[in-house]
Order: sequence, then structure tokens, then C-alpha cells
Amino acid sequence: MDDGVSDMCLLEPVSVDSIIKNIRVRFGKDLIYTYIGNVVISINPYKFLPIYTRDVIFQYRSRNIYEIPPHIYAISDEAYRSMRDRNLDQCVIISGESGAGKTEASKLIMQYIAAVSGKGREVDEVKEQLLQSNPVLEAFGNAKTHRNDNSSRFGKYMDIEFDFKGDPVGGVITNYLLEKSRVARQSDGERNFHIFYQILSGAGTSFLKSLKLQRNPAHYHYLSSNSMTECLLTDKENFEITRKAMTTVGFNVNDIMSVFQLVAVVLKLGNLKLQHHTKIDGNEGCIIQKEEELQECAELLKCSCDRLKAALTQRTVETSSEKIRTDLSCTEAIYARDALCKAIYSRLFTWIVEKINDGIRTKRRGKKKSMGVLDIYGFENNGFEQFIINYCNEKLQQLFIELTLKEEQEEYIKEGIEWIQVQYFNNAVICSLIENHSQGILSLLDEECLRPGTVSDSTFLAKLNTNFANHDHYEARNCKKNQNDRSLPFDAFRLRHYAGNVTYYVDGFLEKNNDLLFRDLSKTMWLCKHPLTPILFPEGDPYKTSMRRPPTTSSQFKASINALVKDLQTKVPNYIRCIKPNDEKKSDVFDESLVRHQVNYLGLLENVQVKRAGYAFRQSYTQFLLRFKMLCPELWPTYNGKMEIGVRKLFSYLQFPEEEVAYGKTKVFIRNPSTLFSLEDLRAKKLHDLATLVQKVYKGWS
Ligand code: AOV
Ligand code: MG
Repeated sequence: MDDGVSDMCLLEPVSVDSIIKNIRVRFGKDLIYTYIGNVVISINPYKFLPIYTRDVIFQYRSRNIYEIPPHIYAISDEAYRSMRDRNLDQCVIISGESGAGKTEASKLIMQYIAAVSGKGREVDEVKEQLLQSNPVLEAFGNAKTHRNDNSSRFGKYMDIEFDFKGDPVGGVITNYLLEKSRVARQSDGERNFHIFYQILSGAGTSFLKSLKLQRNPAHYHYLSSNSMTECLLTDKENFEITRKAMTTVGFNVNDIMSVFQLVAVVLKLGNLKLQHHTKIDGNEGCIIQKEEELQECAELLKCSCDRLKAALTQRTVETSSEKIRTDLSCTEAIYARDALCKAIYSRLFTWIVEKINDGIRTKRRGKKKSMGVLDIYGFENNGFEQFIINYCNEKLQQLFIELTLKEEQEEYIKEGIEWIQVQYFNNAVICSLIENHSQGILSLLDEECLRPGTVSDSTFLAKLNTNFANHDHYEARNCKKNQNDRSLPFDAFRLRHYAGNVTYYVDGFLEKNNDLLFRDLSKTMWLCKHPLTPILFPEGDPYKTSMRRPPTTSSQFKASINALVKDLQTKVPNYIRCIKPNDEKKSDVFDESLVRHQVNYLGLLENVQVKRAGYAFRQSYTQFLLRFKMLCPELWPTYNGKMEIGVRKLFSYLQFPEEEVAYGKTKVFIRNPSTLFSLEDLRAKKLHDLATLVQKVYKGWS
């Protein structure tokens, strides 16, 4: 029976077609994992497979990755042991498009680590907290989208910390940019964040009543702005899971109440009907119809109804001598209401992450080892948030290229190993187009946001067009080269990303990047007696006089992504590349052109070529000899010659095939992992023989 090859380095011939065929054959047999060296390629089965049981976990425990079939557990084990035994901090970088299986993969890794690491009351508690942080974050940060019923609408990096024995002692979660626009509006066929539906279908009647909520989601404007108004069957059960998980990760009854009060406030504020109103003086204004809902919001927020009403319908302009109140137009008031709801929800989300961190933060002192798991949102089409998400994916692809294609090849050349360069597409040029310090898209966006005068999304677009008219990866209808491209709208630009072309509509770019909230609103939130709002809106503190402008969304994101990349670079990377088999979320359906597209942009062919022509293992002559010189009588116990000569003597004594080894300027390179395993086996046997000998001698003496 043909199961394909488990490591694509063994493919003959190597081509995109043979890679796809191999993935297809394996997918047909539910073999969803395949290696390229130590990179795991995972294809989403969209069905339950019996490959994640405790038995399977224990099969993978402490085994070399080539001994048993490819699995995400194998790479988890490899990374875990390398961290525990060799003291090398690890990171697992999971990439792939929306719905490819990244989040599931990240959970499987955590499940594996929890199962194979030590036990004990304290350690078990930490593990439980780390695992239970997932349902909480998914309830508040995931939503049903066209591409994925449980799509992560935020990026997550979980750094798990271990003690010297390799037992988890804590962790830190970093979250990246929640897609908060979803709070107020979703595309047709998509849903708001899960928690809204969970609470409506899962909370008991009295709890709902205390939150002043009605059970029917269709009652809420934010949940019924499209066709997906229904709660799902699982929402009810998931509410219980979320609530329990919140308790496990350290939320007390009051915290939980506070969180749900704010969730309720968001739904209720979204329901406020704002109506155009012409005042007696002829000026335009806006009134809130049916004030009961407003009154209930004020009760939940513990603030005065009048103040809340004023903040939602008026604006105070402060000059040096006086305060002037002006009425907001109806459009402005709706904008302000939605902005407030988005701010409450996204800040609440960040607060939840911080709260979880308070619970799992390592209390122990001393040096710790760490393993980071990165699960970021997949590549997407369209507006500002997707632009930021795609920028992040470009950065991660760049890191992949740096570490697996570029550095690898550069090292062979540096070490003087004979090498034919494998060509690959380097996306550094796109990263630079986006983030270049003074002249990238992000800096031009910031510049436009801060520039006085009449600025708008179209002045921003015009600026991009002037700056990037000749850039190979930038296209816009107003650039000469694209003038006749009718597929390009006039109010958009297109980037040629490594993963394909994406058209971005500029509508909302400036506003979303500025992310400013009317001061009346932040001040009102700060003044509420609700336990969380003053924490969520520190800038509303009227005693704080600093009027410094908060950093823009994109500059915050850029800084946090660069910090992330820096952190990842200090660790040994492990890669999981997820592939989506079809766009219908169906099992057993393999859409060849969709897979081909992903195989191409993930650079799998180049990955195989570099790995195949390269060497699986390398080490400095000195370190290598230190470990293995005992296998050669001429070197053992002491050897004072040149290190490289020593290693050559060792291999000649052991009679390994010549093509298995290459000698660089400072390092020895071994082609196949099996050779290294043989060396390790020989060493283990030698150590055993030596120990037996020592025992005999000792017995002889005593
Ligand atoms: P994503 O994280 O890559 O998308 P998920 O991990 O949420 O994708 O996977 C999407 C869905 O595919 C899951 O809800 C499962 O139904 C199914 N699935 C994924 N992996 C497996 C597996 N190993 N076995 C069985 N089913 C699986 V996104 O967060 O949208 O970028 O933004
Ligand atoms: Mg996800």
C-alpha cells in the first residue's frame, strides 16, 4: 500500500507536483502529518481522527522523530527534550491560512507538554491554568467567519516557563490586536465574538436578568446586523466551559460578574437608537430614543444616566479659558457609540489576558527555561485589520526564510562546503515596503494621521501612489502601470504579498489607525463606579494633565511584532506549516489548486531542496569530539591534536560512508539524522560497557 513518503526530502523526483501528490496520497489515508526535515507539514482533516489519545502521546515520548510516523507530538517532544536536556529555549511557529489548523495545533502541543512533563500539586495546577486559558481566550477572541467556524480574531504568543527538571512553572501570554471592528459589524454570514451568543444561550435566567439581558440574540443590533443571528447548539455548553475555565484561571465571582456586566453593556449600548434632531436654534443634534436601555447601561456601569447620555450625544471642546459643549450629529453619535463599544470590548479582552497572566505568572525565582508557542491569525483579504494581520504573516515568513533557507545556505558557504545555491523568493522586499522606517506604508500612514490640515483616506492613498508607483509589489489604479487594470477599484491599493495578491480598500484606514475616542467618553468611563472601567480607560482620569497623543494602532503593532521577532530569534525555532485542503470546511476533499497555491507560497519546494542537499546536523569540531572521542581508541582518553583531524580520524575508524560527512572550516556536517543516531547508540553502548567495567573493578577491590 502506498502511504507516500513521511519525509519529503526522500521524494524522487522533487517537484511541486510530487510534493502535492505525496500530501494528497497521505491525506487520503488520514496521514495528515509529513516532514520536511524537522519542519512539520500538517493538513487539516476536518474530521475527528483517533490520533491524539494518551496512548499515542506515550508512544511519542522520548523517541527520535524518525523512529515513528510523523506527528505534531514528535516535534513537540523533540522541542521539549531539547529545552529540558540541552537547556535550549524553544519556540514553535505555526503558520498557514485561516482555517488551516493553527489553533488546533497549538492546543495539541500544549496538551502534549502537559501530559509528558512532571506531576505534583503545584505543577498540575499550573498546567491546568495554562490549558484552561484557551477556552477563555477563544470565547472572547474567536468568532465564526466564512473561512473558519472558530477563527482566532487575535494573535497569541504563549511562553511557557519550566524549571530545571522540565516541569511547567508558569507562563506569559501576549496578545496581538483583536479585530475589534467585529463588535459593531460583521460581514454577512459571519458572527460576532462567541461570548455574546454563549451568554445569551447559556446563562441562567436570573443571571441574565441581573445583567438586564434578553435571551433572544435577534433583539441585539450588534448580533443581528446580518443573517447569522442564531445561537449554535454548542454555544450553550460552551458557556459553561468558559465560566468554569475562568474560575480555573483565577477569576473570582466578582471578576466574572464584572466581565459579563461589560459584555452586557456592549450589547445594550449597541441597541441605543439615535435619532436626528433639529433644535430650536436650528442646529443639528441627536437624541436617544427609548431611554430605558440607556438607563440600564448606566446602572450596569454604575454611573449617572445623564452623564452617559451627555457623553454619547455631545462633545466638550476645551479652550484655555472655557469649555464649550457642542451637539454631535446623528452620524457622529453613532460613530461615538460604536467606538465606545469597540474600546470597552477590546480593552476588556486585554484585561482578561492580563488577569490570566497574573494567575500563571511564575512565582518561583531562579533561572527558567522556556518554550513559546505562536498562534497568529491567518492570511486574509480586505481592510485595515487584515493589512496588519498580513504584515505580521510577512514578518513570520521572513523569519522562516532567514532561519531555514538563508542562514542555512550562508552557513555552507561560510564554512567552505561545496554548495549549489537554491533560489527562493525572499519577501524582505515586501516587509520593507510595509515597515521601512521613514518610507514604508506604515510610516506614511502615521504621517498622514498626524499631519494637520485636511487629511483623508484618499490623501493617504494618493501619497502611497506617489511613493510606490514603481514598486514591484505595489499596485493601484492611479499608477501608470495599472491604469487599465479594471479589477482594481479606485479607492484601493493592491499588494503582491508572498502568499498572493490582496486588495485593500483604504476606507477607514486613518480612523482605525488613529483609534481615538472622544475625551468625553473616556472621562465618563473613568468616572463610572464599575470596578473595571477606570482600569480600562486610564486616559479618562481628569487629574491627569498629560495630553500626549497615544501611539497609533499600527505603530503599536509594529513595535510588538518586532519585539516578538526578536524574542523568537533568541530561541530554537520549530515550524508547523498548516495547509487547508478545501474552502468548504469538508473532510476528505482535496482541492488541488488550493493546495498548490499554499505549497507554492509556503516555499515547500525550496525547503525540500535546501534540506535535501544539506546536512541535518552540524556541530563545532571541539564539541563534537568532546562527545564522541570515546568511540575511537586513538583519541581516547586524551587527544591533543587539531580538532578537525581528530574528527576525521574518528569517522575513518568507524568506517561511515564518506558522503555522510562534510568538513567545514569550524564545524563538522552530518547528512542524515540516522548517522547521528548510530553515533549516539554507539556512545550509549560504550558508556554502558565502561560502567560495567568500573563495577567489576570496584567489586574486585572490595
Ligand atoms: P486556524 O487557527 O488555522 O484558523 P483552526 O485551528 O481553528 O484554524 O482549525 C479550523 C477547524 O478545522 C477546527 O475548528 C477543526 O474543526 C478543524 N481542525 C483543525 N485541525 C484539526 C485536526 N488536527 N483534527 C481535526 N480537525 C481539525 V484562523 O484562527 O481562522 O487563521 O484565524
Ligand atoms: Mg486560529
